[in-house]
Amino acid sequence: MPMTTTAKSSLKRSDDRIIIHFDYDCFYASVFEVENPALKSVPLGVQQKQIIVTCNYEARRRGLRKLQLVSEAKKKCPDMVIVLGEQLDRFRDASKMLYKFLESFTWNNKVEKLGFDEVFLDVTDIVAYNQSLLNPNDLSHAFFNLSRDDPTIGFSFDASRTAGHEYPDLDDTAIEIAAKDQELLIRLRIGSHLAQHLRHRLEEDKGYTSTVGISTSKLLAKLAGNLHKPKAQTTLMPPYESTSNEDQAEQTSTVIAFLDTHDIGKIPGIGFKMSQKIRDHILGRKVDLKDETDSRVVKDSVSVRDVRLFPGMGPELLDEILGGLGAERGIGAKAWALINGIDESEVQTLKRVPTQISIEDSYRGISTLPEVRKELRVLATSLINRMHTDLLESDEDNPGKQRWLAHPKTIRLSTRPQPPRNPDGTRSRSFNRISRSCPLPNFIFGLREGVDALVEKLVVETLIPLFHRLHDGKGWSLNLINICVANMVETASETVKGRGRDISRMFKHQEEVLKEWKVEDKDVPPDWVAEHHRTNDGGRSHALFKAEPSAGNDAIMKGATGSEDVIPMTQDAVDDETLYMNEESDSGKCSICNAIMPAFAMAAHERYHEFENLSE
Ligand code: TTP
Ligand code: MG
Repeated sequence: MPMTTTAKSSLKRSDDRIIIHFDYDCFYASVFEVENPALKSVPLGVQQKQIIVTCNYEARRRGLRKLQLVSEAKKKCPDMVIVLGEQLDRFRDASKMLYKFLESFTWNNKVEKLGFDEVFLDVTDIVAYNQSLLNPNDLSHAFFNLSRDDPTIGFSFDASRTAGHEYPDLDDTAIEIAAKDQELLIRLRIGSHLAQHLRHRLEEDKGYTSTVGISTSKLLAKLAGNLHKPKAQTTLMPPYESTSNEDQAEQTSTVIAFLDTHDIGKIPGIGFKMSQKIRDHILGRKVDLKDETDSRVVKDSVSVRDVRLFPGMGPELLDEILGGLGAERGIGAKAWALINGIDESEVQTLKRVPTQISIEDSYRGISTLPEVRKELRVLATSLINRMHTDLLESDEDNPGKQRWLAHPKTIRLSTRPQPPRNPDGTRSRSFNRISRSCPLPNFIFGLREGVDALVEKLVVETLIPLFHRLHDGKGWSLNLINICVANMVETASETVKGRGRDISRMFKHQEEVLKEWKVEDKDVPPDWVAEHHRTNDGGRSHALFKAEPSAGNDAIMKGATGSEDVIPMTQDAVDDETLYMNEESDSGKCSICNAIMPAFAMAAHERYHEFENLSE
C-alpha cells in the first residue's frame, strides 16, 4: 500500500526542543537509604506482599533482581535486609520533593512526573539562552547560566564535548557530524551538561542517584536513558534526520537505527495489547508470548524494524490492525509516528493541585453491608488525610491558619463486583467497575472537626447512599472499592498580593472553572458492564501519551516489564495511589513456582524465571 501524502507529512519531526528524562535508581530502596544511610552498604530489598519490588545495587551485585519472590531472594542472599514497602506515602512524599527540586531549576515550569520515579524536563529555553552566550572560538571554556537574572549562578563546562555517554559512541564509530546537524549537536551537548549538573545536585543535595536520557522528545529521551544504568546519562546524538533518499533512512538517522533495535512492545505508548496485535499481523498468526508447553520460553519477538519495513505498513494499516470498536481515533497515525521516532507530546507544566484524589483497596470478596461500612471508613480516612496533604496550604494572610488550594466538587464511589460463579465452581476474572457520583458535601472542608467525625458523616450521609444506588439487596460480592474526589475548582486568593503574585494561577483558575462545565458525568450504571467489557483492558489504558478523560478510574501503570510501559500518566492524569494499588487488586499465580502475587508483577516475575533459566 503506498504511503499517502498525509502520512508522509505527519512524519516530519521537529527537533527544536531539548528534553531530559530522569529515572531514579532503585527508587523505593533509595527512599529507605536516604532515611537511614547505614542501609546503603548492605543488600537491601523492599517487600510488597511476597515480592521484592526493588532492591539496591548492593543486592543486585549479589545476584538479586527486581520483582523476585522474597523466598528466592532470601535463598540467594541470606543476609539481605528486607524492609516493608506497602505504605506508599513515604514514596509519594519523596517523589514530590524530588519533583519540586527539579522544578526549581526550570524556567518554563515544564516538569512532568511519570509514576513515582520518572520525571521529564523541557529545558529548551535554558539551552537556547546558553547557546546564545557561547563563544564559538572557545567552546571548551564555557559558563553555564542557571539564571537569566544573576550571571554568577551556574557552572563552568566544556561545550565542545558531551557530558556522559553518547549514542552511538562517536569516538568508536568515527561518524562525522554534518554541518547541518551541528546546531542540534551543540544544543544536545548543552542539554547534556545541564542534565549532568542536575544529576549531581540530586545526588549531593538529596541523596538520590538517577539514570538520565537527553534528546528532543519524551519518547527518545526516555529510551536513550535506558542505554546506561545506573547512575549515568546518555545523549542520543545526531543525525536525527535521514538523507533525502528515503531508502537509506536506517543508515543515516540515529533515531531510526536506535529505535529499530527495540522490540515493538518496548516503545512507550505502544501498550501490551497493541504490541500483541501488531505481532499477530506481522507474523501472520496468533502469537503467544509464552510457549504453551514451557512458559519459560519467550518466542516471537518482533522488532520495530520488522514492523516499519513490513510491506504496506503505515498509518492506514496500523489503523486496521489496532482500530475497531473502542479504539482511540487516529491510533494508526499515532503508532506509526512513534515507530518512526516522532513524539510531539508536550512536557506538561507543574500542577499545583491534582485533578483528582482517588483511594482504593482490593478484597477477596466483600458481601455484607457491615464489611462495606468498615472498609468505607478506612478509605474515607485516607481520602480526607490525602485531601489535607495535597489541597491545603498555609494561609499567608492568616498566620497559623490553613487554606484550601482547591475544592473538589464531586465524589465518586466505584466498586468492582465479582461475576457469579460458573457451574463448575470457578469464577471468571472481571476488571469492570461500576460507579455513582454526587456533589461533594461542603462539611468535608471543615478544619475544626476532627478527621474521625468527618469520616463518619461522609460514610453515613454520602457514601452509603451512593452504595445503595449501585447495589441493592443481596447477592453481590465485591473485590474492589474506590472513592475519588474530582472536578477540582481552584480557589483564587482574594488578596491583591495573591492576585499579583502569579498571574498564571488566575488563568489556571479560569481553566478549572470552565472545565467543570466540560466534565461529563462519569457514572457507570451497573448494566453498562455487560455491554462495554471489551473496551476495558484489564485496567490498562491504550491512550498514547495522555490519559483519556474517561480513564480517571482506570489504573494506568508503569509496566513491570517495559512492554506495558505506557506513557499516558502525567501528574494530572492519574493519581499515584490508583497506580499501584489498583493493579495489586488482581492477584495471580506464577505458573512456574506457584507463588501468589499481584497481577502487575506477574509478567516481570515470569520473565525473571526466564533470565534465571538462561543464566543457569
Ligand atoms: P522502576 O523504575 O521500574 O525500578 P527501580 O527504580 O526500583 O529500579 P531501576 O534502578 O532499575 O530504575 O520502578 C520504580 C519503583 O516503583 C520501584 O522502586 C518499585 C516500584 N514498583 C512497584 O511497586 N511495582 C512494580 O511492578 C514496579 C515495576 C515498580
Ligand atoms: Mg527507577
